[in-house]
Formats: sequence, structure tokens, C-alpha cells
Amino acid sequence: MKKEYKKLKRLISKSKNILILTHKGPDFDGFSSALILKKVLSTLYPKKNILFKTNQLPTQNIPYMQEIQMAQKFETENEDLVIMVDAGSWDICTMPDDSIRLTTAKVAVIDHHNTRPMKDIVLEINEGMSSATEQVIDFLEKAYGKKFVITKEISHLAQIGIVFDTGRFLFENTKPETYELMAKLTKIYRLDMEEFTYKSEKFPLETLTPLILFIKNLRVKDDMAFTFLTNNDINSNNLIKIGVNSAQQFVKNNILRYIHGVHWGFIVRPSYAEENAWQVSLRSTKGYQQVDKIAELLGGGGHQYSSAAKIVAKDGDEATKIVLDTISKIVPT
Ligand SMILES: [Mn+2]
Repeated sequence: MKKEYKKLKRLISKSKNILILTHKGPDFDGFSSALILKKVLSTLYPKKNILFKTNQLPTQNIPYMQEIQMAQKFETENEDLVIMVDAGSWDICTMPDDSIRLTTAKVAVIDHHNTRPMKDIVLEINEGMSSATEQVIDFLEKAYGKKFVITKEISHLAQIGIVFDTGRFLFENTKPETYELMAKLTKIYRLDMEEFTYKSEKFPLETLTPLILFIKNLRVKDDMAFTFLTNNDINSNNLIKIGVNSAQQFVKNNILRYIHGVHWGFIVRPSYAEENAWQVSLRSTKGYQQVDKIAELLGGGGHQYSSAAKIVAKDGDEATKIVLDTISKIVPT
């Protein structure tokens, strides 16, 4: 067995109270990896107290949802082991004033992102798999052998996590091992991918007005497109967070790179977590622009072709100007 697997197995068996966390605003990989780990460990160790806490529920019904413990604040209690899945730091999982950050418990990470985890963890399991879900399943299989049984529900959850994080196997993170695992999972239960994707792409009605404004504000410069919202757009149209965020997602995923002649771009939206803070998301088509370099210059980070940063500015057009200035420093025109 891999060294890190052995180490985590030993830590789990020594701990009485285990807390599982994932990133804020969890996606289906976050929920699936956490719920599989929680459910399987609770079955293997019925005497242990194992909790999975998060701040919001999934947007679709998924197996074992009732196992989620909702928490607006993450407080330190009696935990002796914290396991972060699909994330590698307190910043990604909790708010600055959550007392869990001061825990004396050991912290372990199971992730698949290529960002480095925070320093004070005892171990990281991350082999760059398709998803945290695939990494959790691999750990459970290797560490517990026949004792780990893939039930219909576990199979369902696992497929949700993998299908979501690989964009239905279109992304490069899909490996031969991912297909091998999928073959095994679908023999037990077959996820209706069409229905799952349809449901996960639905959006609230409040998306439409900010969507029109994002499109109206969109500009094209060479092979790049960008757009933003201003305070005036937001206030005079009474835009709300849920609509703005979902419109931003839509533009980012379906419009920015899809105009003829355009291969990359960015979108600016209000951060909502802080005053005068704006969130910029950058996207590029493979081989065109390494947007992580731009995000890093802006104090953010991410993947080569998908990255983000937070910008301090009074208005969205001002934040956009900051991004454009940064781009002009490294992108030859
Ligand atoms: Mn993930």
C-alpha cells in the first residue's frame, strides 16, 4: 500500500472524532468525495464520531444528503482529525474568523488540484487524479480491500463527482484509470448523465438581466474578449448575487471563448464577500494564453487555462482596467 494511504489509515483508526470538510460553496466533486468518505468510514468504524460539515446543500438531490451537517460557522469542538477533501487550506474551506482554524487536531488533505496545500498538515494524498472523488475511492479500495463495498449509492455518488469534474470526460484530467473506475461503477449502478447534466445546468430566472448586461458590456480586443458589470448596472437594475453569479458562470462557460476569432478572455463581477472587491475569472482555449500567469500577477492563481483573482477597485470598469493593464504587461500586442 502507498505510504500516504497507510499513514491516513493509521490516523483514522487512532482518531475518535473525525471532521470532514470541503471547499466553500461545494461542487458535486466536493459533496461526493466528502459523503463517500463519511459514509464508508462510519460503516467501517461504527463507534467513531464522523461528521461532514458544510455551509450549503447541493442543488440536486444526491444519495446520503441527509448525512450533511449544515453549519454557517465552523467551530473547533472535540475533533482529533480533520480531513479536507477537494481542497487544501483553511482559506478555501472556512471563513477567517471560524475557530476551527485554531484546532489542535491533525489535518489531512485528499485533493486533486495542482495548488500546493497549506503548510501545517500532516499528510496530503494527491496523485492528480480526475477528481477528489476518484482519489477517495482509490484510497478506500487500497486501504480497506474487501471491507470497502461499493453500494448502489456509493456508485451513484462517485459517478456524479467524476462526471462533473471531468466535464463528462471531455477534460484532460480524464485518465485511463478514470474510465476503468467508471466501468466498475456503472456495472453496479448507471448514472443518467443526460439528466444529471441537464439539472446541473439549470439557472434561476434572476440570471437573465445580468446576462443581458454582461453581453452588452462585452468588448473584443484582438483574440481576447472581456466583460464586466458596473455598480450602476447592479444598482439601477436591482441585480442580486445569485443572478449575477449564475450569469457570470454562463458567460464564462458559453460566450467568452466562443465568438469567432476569440480564443481567450475574462469576466469581472462583484465579490459580494467584501466591499470594493471584484472577482476576475480568466479562461483560455488550450494552446492560446496561459491565464494562470496573469492571475498570479493579480494575486490569484489556478490552472493554465482557467484561473481567477480578486481585485480591489471602486467599480467594475476600474477593476477591468487593472486587469487590462496587467495583461498588456505580459501579452505582446
Ligand atoms: Mn474537484
